[in-house]
Amino acid sequence: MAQEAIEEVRGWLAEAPHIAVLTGAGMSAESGIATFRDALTGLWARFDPQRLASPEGFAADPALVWDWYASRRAGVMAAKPNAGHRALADFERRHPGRLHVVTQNVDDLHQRAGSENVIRLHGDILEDRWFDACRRHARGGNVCDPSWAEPGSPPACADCGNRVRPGVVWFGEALPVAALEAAEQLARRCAVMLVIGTSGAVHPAAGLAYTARRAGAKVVIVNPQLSELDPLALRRLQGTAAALLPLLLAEEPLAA
Ligand code: BV8
Repeated sequence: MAQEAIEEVRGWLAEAPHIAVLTGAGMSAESGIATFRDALTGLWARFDPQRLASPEGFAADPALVWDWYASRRAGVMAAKPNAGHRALADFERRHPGRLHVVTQNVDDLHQRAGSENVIRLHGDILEDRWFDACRRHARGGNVCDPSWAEPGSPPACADCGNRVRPGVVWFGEALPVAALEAAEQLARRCAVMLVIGTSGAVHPAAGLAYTARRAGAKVVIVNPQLSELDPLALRRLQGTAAALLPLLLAEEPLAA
């Protein structure tokens, strides 16, 4: 990676009053969490992630989808933030209010690295939710808590059979409105948008890079491969999150 390309981007970051960082699965790849692209290795290679990560997929085969999430949850809990996550958290600590992370990832590695300004567009894989509306609540009672559910694949309500699902946004489901609006505002306001480890294939998340570009921000992509957002980039840095973010965000000048 040309040192001057990194120095150039470091200069933009040093001057930027607001930096937005859009992250995807590649951000957590060096923490041992498979990306969506290569998530389907081994046991899950036979399944289409968009089918598994959908209300239709869950309705069609709740046990299959629950077990897929259970195996991913185990992977997330065993994983540790990498040098890329830590570099973002450290920069945020040193420059309060200047850097915000907008993540497509459903893991909690940004938060575990110490990042506080994190917008989660696609939810939290470690959270449980009811698949359907709570019938007891509909009958005027209190809402049942998913943790009361009877164990199983998936766990289900002993009272009405309602099934538990992971607290993520599935394909075909709307993103949390407040999170998307806050992310849009950050994209319109940032002077630099770092786009880290995303193929840029999933919307409306990928649209945030277009919003930033339209608003005049410098879009910088960090990815070892080509991505659908490359045409937007003022600088494309071909490399990994854990290798490049510490260089881009280090306080002290880089060794020559
Ligand atoms: C919705 C949670 C409507 C679940 C996820 C516009 C155009 C086209 C299609 C659409 C559109 N608008 C909507 C759609 C449909 C759809 C969509 O985008 N389809 C695509 C696939 C064609 N979008 C939706 O369905 C969205 N909802 O539109 O609702 C609506 C509106 C109102 C009312 C009702 C409904 C919901 C989308 C969210 C789905 N949920 N995740 C779960 O995780 O199980 S998406 C999930 O997949 C991830 O969160 C992430 O967003 C996406 C995977 O993408 P990436 O993160 O980019 O990962 P990927 O594996 O693809 O690539 C990894 C990259 O990292 C690669 O480039 C690789 O080179 C790089 N890399 C690898 N290693 C490293 C690295 N980079 C750096 N360092 C490394 N070490």
